Amino acid sequence: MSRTTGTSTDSRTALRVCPLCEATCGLTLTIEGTRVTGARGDREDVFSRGFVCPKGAAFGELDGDPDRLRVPLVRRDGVLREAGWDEAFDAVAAGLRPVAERYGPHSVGVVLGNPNVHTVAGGLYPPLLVGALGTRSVFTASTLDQMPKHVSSGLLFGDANAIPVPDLDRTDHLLLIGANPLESNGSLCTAPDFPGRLRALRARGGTLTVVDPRRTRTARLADRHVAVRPGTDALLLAAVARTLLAEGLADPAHLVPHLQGLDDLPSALAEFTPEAVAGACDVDAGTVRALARELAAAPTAAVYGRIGSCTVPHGTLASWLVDVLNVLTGNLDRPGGALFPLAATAVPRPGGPGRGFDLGRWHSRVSRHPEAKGELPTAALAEEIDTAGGEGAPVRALVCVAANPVLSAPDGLRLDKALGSLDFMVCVDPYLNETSRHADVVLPPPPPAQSPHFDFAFNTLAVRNQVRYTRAAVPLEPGRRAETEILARLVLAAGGRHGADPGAVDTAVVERTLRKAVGDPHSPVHGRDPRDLAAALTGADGPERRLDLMLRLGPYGDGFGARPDGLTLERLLAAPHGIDLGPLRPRLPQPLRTRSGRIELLPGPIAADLPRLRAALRERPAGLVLVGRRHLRSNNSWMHNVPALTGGSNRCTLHLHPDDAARLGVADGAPVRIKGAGGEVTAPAEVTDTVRRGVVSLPHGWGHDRPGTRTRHAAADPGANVNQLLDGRLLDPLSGTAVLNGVPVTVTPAGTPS
Ligand SMILES: Nc1nc2c(c(=O)[nH]1)N[C@H]1C(S)=C(S)[C@@H](COP(=O)(O)OP(=O)(O)OC[C@H]3O[C@@H](n4cnc5c(=O)[nH]c(N)nc54)[C@H](O)[C@@H]3O)O[C@H]1N2
Ligand SMILES: Nc1nc2c(c(=O)[nH]1)N[C@H]1C(S)=C(S)[C@@H](COP(=O)(O)OP(=O)(O)OC[C@H]3O[C@@H](n4cnc5c(=O)[nH]c(N)nc54)[C@H](O)[C@@H]3O)O[C@H]1N2
Ligand code: SF4
Ligand SMILES: [Mo]
Repeated sequence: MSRTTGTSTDSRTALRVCPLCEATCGLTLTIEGTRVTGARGDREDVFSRGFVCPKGAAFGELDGDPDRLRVPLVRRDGVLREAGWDEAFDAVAAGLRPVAERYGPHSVGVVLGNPNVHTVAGGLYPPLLVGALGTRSVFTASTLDQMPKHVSSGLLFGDANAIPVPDLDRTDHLLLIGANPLESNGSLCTAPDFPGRLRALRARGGTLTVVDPRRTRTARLADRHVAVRPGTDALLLAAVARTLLAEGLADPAHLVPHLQGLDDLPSALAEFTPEAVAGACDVDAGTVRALARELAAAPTAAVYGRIGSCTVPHGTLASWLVDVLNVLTGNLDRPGGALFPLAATAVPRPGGPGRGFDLGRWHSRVSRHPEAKGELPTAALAEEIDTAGGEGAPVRALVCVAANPVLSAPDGLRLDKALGSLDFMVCVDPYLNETSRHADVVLPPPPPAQSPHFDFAFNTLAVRNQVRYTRAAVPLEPGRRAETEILARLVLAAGGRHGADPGAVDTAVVERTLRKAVGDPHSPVHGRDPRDLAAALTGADGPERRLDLMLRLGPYGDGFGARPDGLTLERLLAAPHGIDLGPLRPRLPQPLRTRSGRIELLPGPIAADLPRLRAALRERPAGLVLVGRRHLRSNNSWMHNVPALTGGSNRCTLHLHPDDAARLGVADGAPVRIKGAGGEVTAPAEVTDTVRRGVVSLPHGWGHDRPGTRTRHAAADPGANVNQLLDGRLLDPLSGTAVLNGVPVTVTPAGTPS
């Protein structure tokens, strides 16, 4: 089944798109027997052209980690023991249904972590799982990450998933805010070799501006680095927008027919003058004006914001302002600006008035947080379990897929206790880690070499339209189950159909999709017989048939013969290095789903949140604030168990500025105690002027010192859990996203009394 590109007697190669970050590089794996012994960039990959980073190069070590679970674990008499798959799913069905029946559907929660966007299973089954449970208790990594961008896109464009991406390869000017792609390799902007693309921008005479409280590797590449005070980007961007408007530099040009609310912006932003924001942002008014003038003067420009602009108190406003700037400078939806990708599995729809985007259709039980995109804040997961009151029952059972909230969400100690109190918990996870150790059943997915790959999510965020599919590079080890089958069986167990054929889940989706398509006058299969179409699908299994269906009904698809040259799974399989679908193209009004059919520039919820931003004009944090950071050889919480990816500079240290260190009496390398609203942790100090004064930085994903885990290498150098400093109460109110950056903390040399 693998894409074998070369063979010798005992070793062969196979292609596999890398699932380890959003860059989606094509890899060439070396395989001996069933073991991956090497990985390099696939030079013929249509998108990544041979790029690989240290994580991709360590694919074999990660894939073959001896601590990966091979068989399910089921808790019996309080102890997790190895079990067969049928026994494990019997336990899931027996654990979930009684809770739902007794306490109602919302008492069963679902937690979805980051790797779901990197797996075929995570792309196809989670909505079915949530649907089968009928629960509103849905928590994902999005509310620790990019939910502000979904909300701003939902409000501006009517579609939470319509996220414009910077046209990296053609832009003349990139304003990059709160992102460090030289370490992260990019996010909400899928671009293999992001560093090379930034260097190419400089080489062709373009300019790069980086806004970041730390002088990161990305900032060092920039023409201009603005070391903003954490959490104040919305103020800075509001002042840039106001400057454009006040100085007559705003020129939305081709966008004007698509805009609504343009005339309301000047008064909404009037107070955010460069002078007014300078104190709060710690950026002088002249620099703010320069940012605006450079943006307006550039032949093409793109504004792009990421983690540092999202996981902050005004994350949705900052995300909104990013696209307001792209609109005001006429750079939205034009080459060299910020464009909407068109993925091969997108559902083609005509533009025009749509259903719009609503927030707060329901609320969390305890703190009454509004839902966003069908989700509740993950920062509120612990209280939704451990606190009674409000309408309905607390969460009593949890289905956790590819998530480690004990480390990735605020206040892991509280969550630890809460998870320990559940009636039932099932985790789909390759590791017994800080979160899965609480489970009653752990269902391990196969390692990535044994799984197929398709980028359902990242093709909608890619700087070039392209499509690639790689089948499993190595056959499933005996006793393994594909993650697609594991999730399909979970869907069945959740819906009271335990024991049914998991293939029925896919068949039902295919039938439903085709029934809808044949009834849709805009579909290429309008009026045809859905049974004929279903019979025409190819693919080795249910997930592949669903992929074939999506490709064929998609914007490049063959429409089941309507466009004979179009895309099908068979054509994609015949192009092992992928199919290039060309540069991003202007698409308006097609991506719009607002009720007006236009870009709604000043949506109600945004206008209602602006007074909070005006109040922030007067805020000046007196003490230190904490920000995060990422390391190229790591990824969130789950790569510290691979020796090839640990050590060296990849350490859980607290960065602090030499002046702050001197003031606090902290020596380089000495342990410091860091205290926040949620608790305290200790970490070695690393004195460095790469952080600005008043800011300290600790990476996330560490804290592997809990009992009952099975990640031996990680436990040997556990680091500290930065999220223990948070109590979960600081949120961006519109999106429910946790404030992870710009968090007030105190730092003292460890050893002094607290
Ligand atoms: N302080 C602070 N906290 C943060 C962040 C920050 O910047 N600062 N970043 C936030 C962000 S952006 C994110 S996305 C979240 C991430 O939050 P999570 O998604 O909770 O964290 P991960 O570490 O990505 O955990 C993923 C889990 O998936 C498992 N896993 C790995 N591969 C697979 C697979 O193929 N299948 C399955 N089923 N499971 C798999 C891993 O073992 C791990 O348990 O963390 C957030 N937390
Ligand atoms: N190596 C590696 N790569 C990863 C990950 C990883 O953990 N490690 N995680 C993946 C995931 S899940 C995601 S979401 C992406 C994230 O991708 P990025 O958004 O590029 O993430 P970071 O590298 O954390 O960069 C965020 C930057 O924001 C800065 N910052 C903090 N606070 C503020 C602020 O208030 N304002 C401004 N302007 N800047 C601020 C930080 O100093 C940091 O340099 O990375 C992905 N790729
Ligand atoms: S940049 Fe990301 S996708 Fe590319 S090899 Fe590294 S981890 Fe894999
Ligand atoms: Mo993320």
